[in-house]
Amino acid sequence: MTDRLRRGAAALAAFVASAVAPGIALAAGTGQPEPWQIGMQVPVTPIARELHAFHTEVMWIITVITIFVLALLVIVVVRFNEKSNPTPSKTSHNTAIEIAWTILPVLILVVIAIPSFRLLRNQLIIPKADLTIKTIGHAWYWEYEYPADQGGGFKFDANLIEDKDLKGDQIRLLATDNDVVVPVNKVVRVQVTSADVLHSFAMPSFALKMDAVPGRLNETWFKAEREGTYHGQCSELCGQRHAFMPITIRVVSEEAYAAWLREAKTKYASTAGDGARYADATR
Ligand SMILES: [Cu+2]
Repeated sequence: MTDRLRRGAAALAAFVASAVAPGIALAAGTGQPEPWQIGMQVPVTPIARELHAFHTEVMWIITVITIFVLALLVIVVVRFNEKSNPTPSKTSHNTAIEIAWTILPVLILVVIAIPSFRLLRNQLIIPKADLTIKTIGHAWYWEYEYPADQGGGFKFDANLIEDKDLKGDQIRLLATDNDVVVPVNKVVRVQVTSADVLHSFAMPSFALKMDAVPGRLNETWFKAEREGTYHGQCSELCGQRHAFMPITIRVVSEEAYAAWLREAKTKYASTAGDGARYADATR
């Protein structure tokens, strides 16, 4: 029996190794998906790291529960089938087991709930923002506004770059003609709304996803801790060209951001005369 158990454990270990190894070998991309990617994209914000840790924790709990239930099933099938157990026991109650199988699941749910609510709280309570950006979903592109009181005062549209126009390291279906640019290590508040139908503003590396709803101003935030180019997509099925309204955010140094702001002010349309186009959605 112990020999059989040992062989079983070895087989299980081999299975787990084969399932996990490709995930390690083919690590997920940073700011973009990778071919054969299994895991989530590399997190670059505190919220994304917390979300990944929570995901891993729940994954282990699920794995242990699944193996436990499978083991119980196997025991029942092997030991209590008609052949090996011709005269079944008539037992119908066992107080100790009943208390255990009530309290244990409650404890498991509490263990899941604590980090879950902590994460939700950190996502929803926006720290003091260094920068606010407003994004408006359109069928089928994103529009961005940088408020004037933060050195902005301009707005621009970001459209998909069609396959035939791709240049250099631009990624098919993810590159935009105009990128959102933000400084590294700053709290960026993102206000999200829509001009027509439901869209969703999503950036996997930031663990960011917020619905864009016509007539409603939603808020979320991120603090990117690594410079780079990050890609996301509209994540609410919004119509014919839903798959063709990508989001590209470039996280740059503070100096590069200041230089970009200066250039953007001359390049993009001014928001002057639009009135108060951004507000505090929490009020
Ligand atoms: Cu959309």
